[in-house]
Amino acid sequence: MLDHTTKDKDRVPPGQRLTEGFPVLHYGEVPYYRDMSKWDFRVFGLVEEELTISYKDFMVLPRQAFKNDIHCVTTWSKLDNVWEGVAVSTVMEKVRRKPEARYVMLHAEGGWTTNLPLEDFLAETSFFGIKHNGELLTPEHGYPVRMVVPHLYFWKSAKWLRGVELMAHDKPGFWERNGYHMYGDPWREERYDFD
Ligand SMILES: Nc1nc2c(c(=O)[nH]1)N[C@H]1C(S)=C(S)[C@@H](COP(=O)(O)O)O[C@H]1N2
Ligand SMILES: [Mo]
Repeated sequence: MLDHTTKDKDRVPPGQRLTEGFPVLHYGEVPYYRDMSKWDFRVFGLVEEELTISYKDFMVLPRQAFKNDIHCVTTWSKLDNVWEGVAVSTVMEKVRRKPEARYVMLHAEGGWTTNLPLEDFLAETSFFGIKHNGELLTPEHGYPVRMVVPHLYFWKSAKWLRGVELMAHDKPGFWERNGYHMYGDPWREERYDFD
């Protein structure tokens, strides 16, 4: 298990409080998939050749176990999450990135997006989550695949992830256009961009 929980005495970032539950938060509707033959996962933008992975092929990619703490901008934090997921490198080694690529836009089902630097996306702590605490992700928590980027506020962890777009320049995603911070480091309280 790759344990990325902080070893610090203070594991809870400023302005956060602990929850034992697992709140559900998102904008828009939960997708309830019936036919997974229509689901695919794309890597596009600044790559030599775009990649499309079917649901079947995604589900047989090698997985790893990860442990981490998550921090939502609405002030709840949840410690010691155990996940099963696919390392970002397992997917990204299938494409050749163009050298200009420095940011990514994560694209979720229904058009929801969030942006982050390429380096943060490629961090070994980031992964494509499939199970949480031993169970398949529920529809509400992002089934079948969600991004997990535990070192940034949890809104960067796109549920119902369908694609990753590599970009030369940073661009705001859905919440970032609506006032959330472009980066979102919980330890620096980068909650909103107007403060
Ligand atoms: N596709 C999608 N992913 C999303 C969101 C969303 O609105 N749409 N909301 C984000 C926000 S603001 C948070 S706090 C987390 C919540 O994840 P959870 O519902 O599994 O706790 O999902 C993030 N991922
Ligand atoms: Mo959030």
